[in-house]
Amino acid sequence: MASNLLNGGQVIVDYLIQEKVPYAFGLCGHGNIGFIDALYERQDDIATISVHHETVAGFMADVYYRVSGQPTATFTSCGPGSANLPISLGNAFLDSVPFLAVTGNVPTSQFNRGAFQELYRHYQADFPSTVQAYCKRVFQPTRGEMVPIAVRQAWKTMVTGRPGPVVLDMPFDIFKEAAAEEAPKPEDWNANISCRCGADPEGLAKAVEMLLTAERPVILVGQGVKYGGAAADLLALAECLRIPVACSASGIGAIDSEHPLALGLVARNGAYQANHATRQADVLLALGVRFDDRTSSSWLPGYSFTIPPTRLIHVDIDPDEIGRNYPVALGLMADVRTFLRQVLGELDARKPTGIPEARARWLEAIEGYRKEWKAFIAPGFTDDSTPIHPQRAAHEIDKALAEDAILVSDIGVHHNWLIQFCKPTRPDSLIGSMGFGPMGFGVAGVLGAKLAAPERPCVSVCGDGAFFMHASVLGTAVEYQLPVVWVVWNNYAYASIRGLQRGYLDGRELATDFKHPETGAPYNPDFAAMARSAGVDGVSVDRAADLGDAVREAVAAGRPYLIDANIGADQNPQGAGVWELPGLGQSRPGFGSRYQPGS
Ligand SMILES: Cc1ncc(C[n+]2csc(CCOP(=O)(O)OP(=O)(O)O)c2C)c(N)n1
Ligand SMILES: [Mg+2]
Repeated sequence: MASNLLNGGQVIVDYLIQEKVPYAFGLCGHGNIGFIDALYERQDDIATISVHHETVAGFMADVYYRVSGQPTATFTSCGPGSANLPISLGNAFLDSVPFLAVTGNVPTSQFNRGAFQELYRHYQADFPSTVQAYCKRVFQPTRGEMVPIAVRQAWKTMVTGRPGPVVLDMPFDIFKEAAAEEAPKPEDWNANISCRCGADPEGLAKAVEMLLTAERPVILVGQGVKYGGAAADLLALAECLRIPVACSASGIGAIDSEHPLALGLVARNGAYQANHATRQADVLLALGVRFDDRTSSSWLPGYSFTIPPTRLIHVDIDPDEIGRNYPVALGLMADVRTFLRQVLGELDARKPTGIPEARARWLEAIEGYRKEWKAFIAPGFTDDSTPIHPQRAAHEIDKALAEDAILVSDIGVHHNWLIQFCKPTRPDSLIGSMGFGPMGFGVAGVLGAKLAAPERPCVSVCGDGAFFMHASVLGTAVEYQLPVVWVVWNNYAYASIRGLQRGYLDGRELATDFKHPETGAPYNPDFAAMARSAGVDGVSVDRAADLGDAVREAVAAGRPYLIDANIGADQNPQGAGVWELPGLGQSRPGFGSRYQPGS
C-alpha cells in the first residue's frame, strides 16, 4: 500500500478525535508504543494521561463518562498490561458505562508462536477470550484495512442500546500497518443513530391506566434515569401524579433527596420509609433498575419488595433486565426518558384532576414512616466518639460539600454508610460502583471526575484497604495537577468483610484486619505522611467535630489533598431490609419487620 495512507494507530486516534474524545488514559508497554506514537502526533487534539496502574486508567475513563456523558479511551500493552484492565472493564460493563479500551497484542506474524507476553496455549493472541465476559464486545482486526471498520463498529456497539465498554484488541504490527486514506466519519456511521425508543402505544396506555388507578403507587429509579438524562421528566411525573420516588443505590440523586416526594434508598440497608413504601405498593413503576440482591433484600419478599401482589411496571432499554428477578404486570422495553415524556404527554391529554383520597392517605402514611425512621437514626448524627462514628462521618462529609461537589465512593462499609446518609440534590454528585464493586473504583475514579469537571470539587471517600491498594494515584494527581481530595475512611480493616465474619460466622475473624505483628495494635501506614511524601497535602483527623472543617479546607486548598480519618469499624449501617448469604443465613432488619400483605 502507498505510504501516504494512515496507519492503524492513526486511524483510531483520528476517529477518537472526531468523536471529541479529550483524553486517552493508559500505561505503556512494548505492545502499544505504536499507538502511543499516534497519540504523540495528535497531542494538540487529544491529551494522553499516563497512570501507574492500568486499572486506574479504566476507572478514570469510567468516571469521566459518569460525570460528563462523553466516552473516552484507554490504552494498555499486550499481556500483563492489558490483563490489569478487566477489573475496570467489568465494572463499566455491569454499570453500563462506555469506554473504548485499545489493547495491544503480539504481532500477527508471531501469532501462536509463544512470543513474549502472548496468551497462546488455548488459542493464538487470546486476549479476546480473557475479556469476553467483561465487556460488551471485542474487536481484533488482523490487517490494517480492517481497522476503520473495527473502530467505527466498536464505537457504535459501545454507545448504542445499553452502553458498555468495548475492547479494540490491536496486534502490534497493525498499529503501524497502512490502513486507509482517512478515518471513518462519525457523521456517516454513528452520529445520527438514536436509541431513544419509546414504549409501544398499547403498553403506554396500560401503564398510564395503572398509575392513575393505583392507590399506593411508588416509582423506583435506578441508573437508567440518571445516565439517561431523565431526572427532569421524572420530577415532572412524580409531581403531576404525586407519586413518591424511591431509589436503588444507583439511582440516588435522580430526584433531590430533600424533595417531599423523595423516599431515599431502598436496599438491605434502606430507609424505613423507602422499603416500607416499596414493599406495600400496589403498583411499582421501576425505571432503569436491575433489582439486584442488595436493592431487593436478596429477593426475600416483604423486606424491599412484595412482587406479587405488587403489580410491577418495569421499563428498561435492555429487555434482558425485564423479568429477570420479578414477574411483571407490564414490561416495556423503552428509553426511560422517552417513556416518561410519553406518559407526560398522555397525562396532558387526559388532564387528570385532583389527588384521589386513597393517594392522600398513602402519602400521609409514608410521612409517618419517615418520622419513625428519623427518630431511629437521630442519635448517630450527634455521636461525638473517637474513632469517629461512621454515620456522623458520612453526615459531616456530606454537609461540608457544596451542592455541585462530586463525591466518588469506593467499595466497602463506608459505601453503605454514604449511600444511606449523603443527601445529593443532583443526579451527578454521588457516584459509586454498584454492579461489580471493585476496590479502588473511587480512589482512582475521582481523578476522572476532576478532569471531566475541573470547576467542581471532587472528593473520593475510600477505605483504607482500597487506598493502600491503589496509592499510586497520589503520583498521578501530582503529575497532572489534579486538585482532588481523598478522605481515607481509616478503620484499620477490610471492615465490610470483617462485619460479615462477625454477623454470619460467629466472629471467626481471619485475614480481615490490619495489625502490628508485635503489639497486635491496629496497623496502617501513616497515610497523611505517605501523601506528603508524594507531594500531596496530608492531614489526620480523629475527632468528629474536625472532619467537616478538614474537608472544607482540603477542597479550598486547590491542590491534591488527603485526609486520613480515624473512623469506627464496629457499627454497621442499619436499615429496613435484609441480606442473605446463601448457606450462612440472613441478616435481620435493623428497623421494622417483614411486611406481610394483608397483615
Ligand atoms: C479488588 C477487590 N478485592 C476484594 C474485594 C472484596 N471486598 C469488598 S469490600 C472489601 C473490604 C474493603 O476494605 P476497605 O477498603 O478498608 O473498606 P471498608 O470496608 O473498611 O470501608 C473487600 C476486600 C473487592 N470488592 N474488590
Ligand atoms: Mg477499611
